[in-house]
Amino acid sequence: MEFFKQKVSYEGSESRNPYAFKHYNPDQKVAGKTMREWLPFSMSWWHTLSSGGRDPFGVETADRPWNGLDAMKASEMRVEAGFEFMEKLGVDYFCFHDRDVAPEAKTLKESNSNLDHIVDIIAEKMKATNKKLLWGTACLFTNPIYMHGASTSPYADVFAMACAQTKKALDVTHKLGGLSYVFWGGREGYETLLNTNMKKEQDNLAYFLKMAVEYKEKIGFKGKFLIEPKPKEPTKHQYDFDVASCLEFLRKYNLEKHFAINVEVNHATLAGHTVHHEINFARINDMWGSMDINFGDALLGWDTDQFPTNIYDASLIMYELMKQGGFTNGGLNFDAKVRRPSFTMDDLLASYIAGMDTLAWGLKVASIMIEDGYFDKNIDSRYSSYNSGIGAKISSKQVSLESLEEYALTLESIKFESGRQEVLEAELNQFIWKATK
Ligand SMILES: [Mn+2]
Repeated sequence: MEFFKQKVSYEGSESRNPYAFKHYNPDQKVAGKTMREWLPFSMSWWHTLSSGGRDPFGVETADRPWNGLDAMKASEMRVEAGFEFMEKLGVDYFCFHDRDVAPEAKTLKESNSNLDHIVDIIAEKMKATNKKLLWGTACLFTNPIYMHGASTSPYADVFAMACAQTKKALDVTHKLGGLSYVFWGGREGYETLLNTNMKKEQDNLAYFLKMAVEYKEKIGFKGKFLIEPKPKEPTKHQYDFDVASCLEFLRKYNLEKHFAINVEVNHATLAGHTVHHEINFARINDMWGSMDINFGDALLGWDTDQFPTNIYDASLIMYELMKQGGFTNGGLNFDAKVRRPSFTMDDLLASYIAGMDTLAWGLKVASIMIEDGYFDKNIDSRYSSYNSGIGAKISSKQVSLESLEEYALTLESIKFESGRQEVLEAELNQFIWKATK
C-alpha cells in the first residue's frame, strides 16, 4: 500500500509546486555544513500519525487509511505510513510517546506487551531505512489516573504508575537508540492551593527525575535527558513554566548536569516570551538541547501547534542555532498538527514541506546575518564602555561600591547612544529579502 503520492524534491524558490521544496535543498552547504546537518528534522508520531483532528467541539475529521481498524492493526499501519512519510520527505528522525505508537490496554502489563510488539516492528523499519529516534517519552497525561498529576499526584499509587510507565518508555527509547528522552510535565501543576501541597509535589517531581537519572545510568542509556517547559494548559500553574523556572528547579535539586531544555515555540509564547528569548536564555546557560518546532496564533491564547510558516521568527531561531553551532543530541521536532479542515493525507505532506522550507529559508537568512556581522557589531559597540576605563575595571571585577561612589561623584555627564530598535528591525527585513535572491 502506498500512503503518500510522491517523493519530495527540491525545485528552487521559483517553483509553485506545493509538493516540492523551494528552499530546503538537503545537500546545499550553508556555513560549512549541509542543510540536512543543520536541520535535523523530526516527525512527531502523535500529531502526524495518531491524532485525527479531534477538538473540544467535535470528533476526528482526518481521512486516514487506518480509520476504523482494530487498534493494534491501526498501529501497525501507522508504522508503515510513518516510515514511508519520512522516506518521501527526507526527514531523518522521529519522536514518540509510548501511547502514540501502541494502544494502551486495561493493565500496564498488557500495555507494555502492545508497546513491545510495535517497537519490534519499528526497530526493523529503522534498520531498513536508516531513520533514527530523536527522542522518546511517556504519555503521563491522557489516562484518567493522571487527572491530579503524575509524579506530582497526591496519590502514591499514581506516582508508582508514572514511574513504572517511565521505566518502560526509557527501556524502549534505549533499545531504539534514542538521542534523547523528554520529560514534559503535562499534568504536573495545580489549579488551587486550597487542595495542593506545592512543596510535597515539587519534591516528588524532583525525586521522580532523580530516579530516572539513576535508572538511565544503570541501563547505560547515553542519550540526553530533556525537560520541556510549558506555562499553562492543562493546569493553571504548571511547575515547568518556562526555561528560567525549569533551570531554577533543576539547580535547586542538583539535577542540572543531567538535563538540557527542549524549547517549544508555542510554549514560549504562551509564557509571554518570544521564542528568541527562551532559546537565547537556554543557550547562554549551556542548556539548549532540542527544539519542538511549531508556531502559535498571535490572537489565540492556547497551544495551537501550527506548522511554522513565519519567516521572521524562523530566521531568529536559526540565528540562535547557528550561534550554538547546531545541536548535538537534539533536533527540530515538528510538534505541529494540520488544521482540522486540512484533513487529507496530502495535507500532511504539504504542511511538513511548508515547515521545512520556512526553516531552510530562515537558515539562509541567519547565515547572511552572521556572515555580515551587523547585529554582533551593533551589540559589541553598545557595550563598549565596559572595554576601557572604569568599565574595564567593572568587567574585571576590581571595583567596590565605595570606589564606584568616588568615581560617580566626579561624573559631570553620562554619554548615551540611541538604541536604534527600528533601524535594527528594518535591517532584519533586509536580510530576509537578501536571502530570497
Ligand atoms: Mn504545543
